[in-house]
Amino acid sequence: MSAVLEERRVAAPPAVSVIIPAYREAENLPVIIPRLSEALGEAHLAAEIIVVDDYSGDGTREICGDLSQQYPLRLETRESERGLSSAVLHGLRRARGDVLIVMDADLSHPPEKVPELVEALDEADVDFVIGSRYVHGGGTDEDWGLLRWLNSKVATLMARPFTKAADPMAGFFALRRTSFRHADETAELNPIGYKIGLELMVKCNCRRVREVPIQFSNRLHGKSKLSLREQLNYVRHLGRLAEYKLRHLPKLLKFAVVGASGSVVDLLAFAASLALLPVPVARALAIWVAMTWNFYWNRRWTFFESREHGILWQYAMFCGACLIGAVVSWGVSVGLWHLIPFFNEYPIVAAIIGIIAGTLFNFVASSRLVFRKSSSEAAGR
Ligand SMILES: Nc1nc2c(ncn2[C@@H]2O[C@H](COP(=O)(O)OP(=O)(O)O)[C@@H](O)[C@H]2O)c(=O)[nH]1
Ligand SMILES: [Mg+2]
Repeated sequence: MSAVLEERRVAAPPAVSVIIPAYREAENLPVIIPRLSEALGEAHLAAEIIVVDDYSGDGTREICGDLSQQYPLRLETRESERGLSSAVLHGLRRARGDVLIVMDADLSHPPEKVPELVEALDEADVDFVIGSRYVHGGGTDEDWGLLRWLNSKVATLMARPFTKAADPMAGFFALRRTSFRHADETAELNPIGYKIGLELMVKCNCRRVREVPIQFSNRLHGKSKLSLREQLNYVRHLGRLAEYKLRHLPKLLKFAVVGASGSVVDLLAFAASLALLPVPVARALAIWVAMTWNFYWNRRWTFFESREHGILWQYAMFCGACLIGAVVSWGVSVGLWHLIPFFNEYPIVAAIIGIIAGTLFNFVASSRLVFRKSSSEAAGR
């Protein structure tokens, strides 16, 4: 191995990792790798390129062996698995760069645009960058038939509930490794279809998306691996994403039911203790009884799988969260009543919004703090 290569191999982690899923792309790799390396070099970006091959058997291994003599390329060959999304995840998990880029091997995505994606991700208010066909300045090669164009548009529209991005279906994107690692540890990354970018955007909670226009070319050599089955998988994938997005809803409903029952307990306790105690003391006692009632049922029913902390710690934290929740409820309702004339006329509506805000606060604090699951349980492992 030459001294230069040796130095490159033992050097510090690269700033950028480019992951290229490749299945039977032996003809395209000798074109994309030099073009990509040149673009990265011109932008002075220290990078590694990871090609994830699924045992193509078309000479990919030998070609990558040759290319890696000259370029910062690493080949990952999976022998027992196949599939675009899992190949991308395989590469992302092995990447060492702070910035992760994913792109196709077939030269549909111009490698010269990679530095622009990296630069866009550098901005503080951006956590996901798409090489986009559908923003001003972007486009596709002329001979995309009406059917393919329509297909892409409908699929994009179907992704609307999850992202406002113009081209959420793109396979050319960038994100920070920290975003990826967090999602990989806490959510189950498991897309069934082709749309790994959409999966990552949703599960990495990347809301600040920037789109860099690209001209999407027809693949240089070979045939597309996209089948009708993948399109059906896309619909299943959207279903799973919807489930993921609504994953807190059943718990929130249980929490609300417990809260409602707590109000009844509060009133009953108040009525019962009035005979014996002065009003301020009776109120305080009733609130405490209701809070304890809510704690008991939330621990037993809403968050029954919570194991992270002992019961006394949970009880103290729950009471603390409820008190802060009461302040939130009070602040929101009084704030609305004070600032907006409509609520001045209908203070009851302001109170309802305050109660909703306070309940949401209590719910978030309860699920994230009080009844937190241990991290291995959270990851479903
Ligand atoms: N490792 C791996 N790569 C794949 C697989 N299927 C597709 N790819 C790669 O994913 C990229 C996009 O696939 P392509 O067939 O061009 O899809 P299209 O652009 O939607 O027609 C290409 O680089 C493919 O080589 C797979 O099963 N395994
Ligand atoms: Mg392609």
